Amino acid sequence: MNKENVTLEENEQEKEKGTSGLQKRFGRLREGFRKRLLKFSIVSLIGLGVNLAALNLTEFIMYRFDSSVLEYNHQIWIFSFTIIDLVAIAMGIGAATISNYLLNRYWTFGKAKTERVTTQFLKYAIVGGSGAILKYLLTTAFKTAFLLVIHSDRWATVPASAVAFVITVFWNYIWNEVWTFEVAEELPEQPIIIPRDIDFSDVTVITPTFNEGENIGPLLEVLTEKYQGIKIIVADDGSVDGTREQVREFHEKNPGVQLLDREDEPIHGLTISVLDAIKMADTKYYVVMDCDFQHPPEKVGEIVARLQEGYHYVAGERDEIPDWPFTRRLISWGASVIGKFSHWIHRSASCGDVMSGFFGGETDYSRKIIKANPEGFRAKGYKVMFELMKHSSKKETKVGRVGFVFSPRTRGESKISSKHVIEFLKSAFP
Ligand SMILES: Nc1nc2c(ncn2[C@@H]2O[C@H](COP(=O)(O)OP(=O)(O)OP(=O)(O)O)[C@@H](O)[C@H]2O)c(=O)[nH]1
Ligand SMILES: [Mg+2]
Repeated sequence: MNKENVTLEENEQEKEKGTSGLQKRFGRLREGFRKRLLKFSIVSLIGLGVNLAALNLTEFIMYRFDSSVLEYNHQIWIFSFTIIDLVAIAMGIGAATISNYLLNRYWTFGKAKTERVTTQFLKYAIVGGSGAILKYLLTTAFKTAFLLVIHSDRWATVPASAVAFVITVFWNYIWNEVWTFEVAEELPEQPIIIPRDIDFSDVTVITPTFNEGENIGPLLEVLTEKYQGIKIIVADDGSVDGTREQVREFHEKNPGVQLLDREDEPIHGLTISVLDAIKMADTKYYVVMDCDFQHPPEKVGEIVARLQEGYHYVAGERDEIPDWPFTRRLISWGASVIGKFSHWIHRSASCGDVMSGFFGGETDYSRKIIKANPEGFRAKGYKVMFELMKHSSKKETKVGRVGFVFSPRTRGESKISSKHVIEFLKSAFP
């Protein structure tokens, strides 16, 4: 690597030098392992529901045939069954296996090696079959044990099945991980190289603000100091806490920093503010970031470096969100699933973290999208990147990513509210 160049990941690499290659590899695998196991468990629970639904539906339909042949009771060894039972069980297992396979292939093990669906499905079915036998044996064994303390056949079956289910999920997971989907080491992303003397005069940072008096000063300082020549547009919606005055003052000593004062505009909102700023920018690239330091200023350089590699959008993806309460995590996760689904039905560009507000873009490309969809944005919404991507064709648009840690707001007040969730839902399914 050129000595003149620095990478923002150099520190990380230094830290890693002490660890052996094997440890690093194991560490990376283990990191993904927990996530995949959680997803696999969720899929298994969904599978239980699908199984029951398909089984009952088949029974319901078949009983309408009203045929004595179908309802005749067969007895083989200790099993007694009717043809209806057999068909219903087969349909239940079949439906659950197919739905679980698809969810695991595209969700749980989405990044794993892909091979022919038929071979993979066969492997998946073999693992599932072995799991079913294991579950039967375990349930029987645990039930015998539970019967010693719980003297009711039915109540001994419930915990026995539950414990057997958990062990079987783990068994199936391991075999699918190493055999069916052959999960390999997740390779670290290519480090982003930022030349030391890079000029940022072809970049505008856009930051929407509303009453960010405590944050705007420090943000302008950090950005202008760190990135030589960078331009900044503060898109303000009529703050009353001195935000605008600070920007105007800053503009006096650094004309590259501008205030887009939207106080008298008929519509106020984060999305419309950012769109107006994109229209106003006169640089090849732009980067949108919140003003409250939840989007780390040191990542702006990485987004720019990626943009210069030729991406139309570079999404800042939240790899970690420490300190978020469970409910906010849940809402964000749900919104993200809906957002990705919306991108999928729109056959549009997308990224790993569609709900992120930290992103960069090629100015002309975004302007073209905004112009072509004059009614296509929720002005008062919060999800600008999501909407820009929604209107960008999947085929033509190149999307890059930069990971970051989304830390909690330390100064000023949050402006997000439930009305923004409604705005998002309206934008996902117009
Ligand atoms: N121009 C403009 N900016 C806004 C508006 N609402 C919020 N902002 C700014 O948009 C950015 C994101 O808003 P936040 O309130 O931090 O939203 P959030 O990051 O989702 O929520 P927290 O995690 O609670 O901070 C901040 O810089 C706000 O000042 C608005 O209506 N107009
Ligand atoms: Mg915030």
